[in-house]
Amino acid sequence: MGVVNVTPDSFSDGGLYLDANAAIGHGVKLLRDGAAILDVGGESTRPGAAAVDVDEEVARTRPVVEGLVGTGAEVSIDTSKLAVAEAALDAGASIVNDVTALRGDPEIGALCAERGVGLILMHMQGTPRTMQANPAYDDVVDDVKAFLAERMEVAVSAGVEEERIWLDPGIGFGKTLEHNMELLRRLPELRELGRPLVVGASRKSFIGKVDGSEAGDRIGGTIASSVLAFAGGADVLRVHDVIEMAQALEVAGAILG
Ligand code: HH2
Repeated sequence: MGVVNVTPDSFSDGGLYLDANAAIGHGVKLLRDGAAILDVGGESTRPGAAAVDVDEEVARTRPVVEGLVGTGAEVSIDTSKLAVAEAALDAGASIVNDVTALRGDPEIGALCAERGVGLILMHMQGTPRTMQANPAYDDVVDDVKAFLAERMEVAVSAGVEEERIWLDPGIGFGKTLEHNMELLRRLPELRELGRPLVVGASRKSFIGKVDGSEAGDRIGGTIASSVLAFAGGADVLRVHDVIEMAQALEVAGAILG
């Protein structure tokens, strides 16, 4: 899954693709580089990010979704707002990636059910504004697992077919370095939920906490984390640097057989 951020303030590529044509061009490049899905987002979820007005988020994302769907791409919309999800599905997106797991706009569940599209439910402790203040868990893997099981039940009650749900531990969302490491290390335990796993470690700050690197200089750390996640059972890797990741995955897949 290649990331297309149509934002001025995303933590690693904010402002690069705010113009719709630039975002579409970037998405087309990611497809050529080997992405199977493009994740289009119009609001940064980095710690402390400013909230974006719903009309602005629709205006940022809808033309980009439309343009990319027009090239034949499978597109997911990274949003927790009903109107943004609806506009993107109208424009041809086929997956809603909700980092609040239906806690922001619960109606997204019914929308996905009605349209028969995919739904990604991600774990986050707190909100983007506060999540890194003091993350705490009894056992991070057990707690994330219980949360995802509960949110999956909520989605199914809203009418979403279980087969259309994907789950994501939410690397970097209300987690310390050790929480992130433990989730990546113990990813196979989340397989027990029986649904495909999405993992987004790309360029995140936990990598910088290990080696001191800045966000734009974390490809090696992204690949290490993502390949280990793949070996641990991840089905979808959400990354910014698709060409490097595609090669790493092809080789890792060939070795693992
Ligand atoms: N991470 C980010 C955004 N959306 N969605 C899922 N399912 N999983 C993730 O790990 C995830 C996500 C944060 O990365 P990015 O979009 O690059 O940054 P920003 O939120 O600053 O735009």
